[in-house]
Amino acid sequence: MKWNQILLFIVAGVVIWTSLLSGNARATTDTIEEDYTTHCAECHGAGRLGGMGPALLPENLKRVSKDEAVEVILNGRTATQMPAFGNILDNEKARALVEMIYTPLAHIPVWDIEAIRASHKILAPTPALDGPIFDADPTNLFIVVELGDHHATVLDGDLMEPIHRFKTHFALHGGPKYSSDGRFVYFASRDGWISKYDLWNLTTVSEVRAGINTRNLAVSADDRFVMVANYLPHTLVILDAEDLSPIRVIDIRDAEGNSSRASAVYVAPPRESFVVALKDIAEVWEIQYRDNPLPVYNGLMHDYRLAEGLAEQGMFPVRRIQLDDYLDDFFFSQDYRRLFGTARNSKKGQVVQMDIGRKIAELDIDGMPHLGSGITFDYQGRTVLATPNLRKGEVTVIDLETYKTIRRIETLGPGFFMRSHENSRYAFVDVFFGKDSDAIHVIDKATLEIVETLRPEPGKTAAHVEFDRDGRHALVSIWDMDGAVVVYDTASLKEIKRLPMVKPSGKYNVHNKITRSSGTSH
Ligand code: DHE
Repeated sequence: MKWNQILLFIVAGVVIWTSLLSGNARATTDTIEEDYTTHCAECHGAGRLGGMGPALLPENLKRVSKDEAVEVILNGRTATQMPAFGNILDNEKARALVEMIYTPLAHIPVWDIEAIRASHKILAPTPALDGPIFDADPTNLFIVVELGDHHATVLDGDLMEPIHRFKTHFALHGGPKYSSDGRFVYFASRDGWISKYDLWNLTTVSEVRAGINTRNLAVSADDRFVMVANYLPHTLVILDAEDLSPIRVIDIRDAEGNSSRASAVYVAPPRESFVVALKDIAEVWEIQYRDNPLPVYNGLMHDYRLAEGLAEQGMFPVRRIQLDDYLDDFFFSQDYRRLFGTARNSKKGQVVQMDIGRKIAELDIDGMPHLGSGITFDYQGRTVLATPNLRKGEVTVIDLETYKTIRRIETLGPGFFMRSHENSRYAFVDVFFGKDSDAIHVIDKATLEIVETLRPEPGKTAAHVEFDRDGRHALVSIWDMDGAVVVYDTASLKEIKRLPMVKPSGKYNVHNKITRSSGTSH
């Protein structure tokens, strides 16, 4: 063979080899992309920026190892809508997907105050009204979120009849929050849209996109501000509650500059502040919304006498309460001085005293208590906290003075939501996961025993209970496209009505929310 023939042979070989390689690479990439589009995009967004499920970006996956992510793809994730793909995808494909979601996007859209401002829309005027334009008691209305076709229904809580049904943004999550008079209600969608709805005039009055992937919102007790907690970008956004125009974007960073997602924000009315749990930093933040905020120094809020000489800090100063663990989810005592949180690593609940900003006790609850859904009530003269558990078939009852677990009530499976009412002797808890997800347990608060297990529609998940204003009726969702809200009499525990709805999720009674009933979430 001549030299030029040998050279040609080598070049041809290299060309064939390279094209084989790139062909292979393309085939693999196509497959991963197709897998992503087929199995992931519907919930996590075509661009991995999140939707019904969280954004799948390295910035948001810091606390999940690649091995854990493979496990989640194959076996699903407890307490979420994430199904198991183990029967569709093998280990290799799951790993390829994980490599993909841990690769940074070439370009993440910037969602700063300018972008937020550009998305802001006023949709309808807010007329001066003395009451609703319809004939029903405005304090006993319910909003029912219908996840199935992204609508919400306004329900008359006396007649138990729908008054109006309207379209919402895609995938609302978390409880809508009411203004203090119950006229306005604010919704957050998982993809960042915040809407303000006029319940008396039955119109959406304004909306704004406050984030790309949002957790929830809270409304200040003085009705002036809305705070939005985001997964992406890592920000808190303060909006004007009047028209939802943006006021301030706060970057979530620790002292070293590490950024974090927000787990959730809640309002603490007597403290005139918002309290925020962070996902990736072991801190809880407290942000006052009063006009003359108490100066924040060394993790404490000081009164002016002590704080003489401290520099003017302006509105919304951030108080950082340092913890020794991450808090995922929390719940306040009725006076908002103690916070009960679920700690990720220690597997124990944490009690944080808000005035001194320190952990003061641990709670003996394992599994994954859903403290955000906890309720408090009186048991034998003591205030107790009862919480369902997202990993265990148990409702845990804790004495709030001694922090001792006084009862573990065994249930038919892990539950998501728990509810009661001051006027009812019962608490209701669902069994969201497992073969008994069609069951709702009724617990007698005086004995801490399950006295009845309802099965409103055998074979279909029954979840999330909310009482009416007087505690006489409890509404249960049949969590199905062909679903319903089933109304029970809370004395006889008999069904009295069934209203067809499209995968109803949460229901929110105006009176119970604006009076911050101890039996419901705030
Ligand atoms: Fe929720 C409230 C977090 C999955 C339906 N959920 C909340 C709140 C938080 C939270 C922090 C309180 C916000 C508020 O009300 O202001 N939820 C989480 C999760 O971390 C979790 C486990 C994983 C995730 O996907 O984010 C999760 N949640 C779900 C679901 O899979 C549910 C069942 C269906 C859905 O809509 O995604 C679900 N979450 C709800 C509902 C509320 C809620 C209906 C309001 C409860 C209430 O009565 O106040």
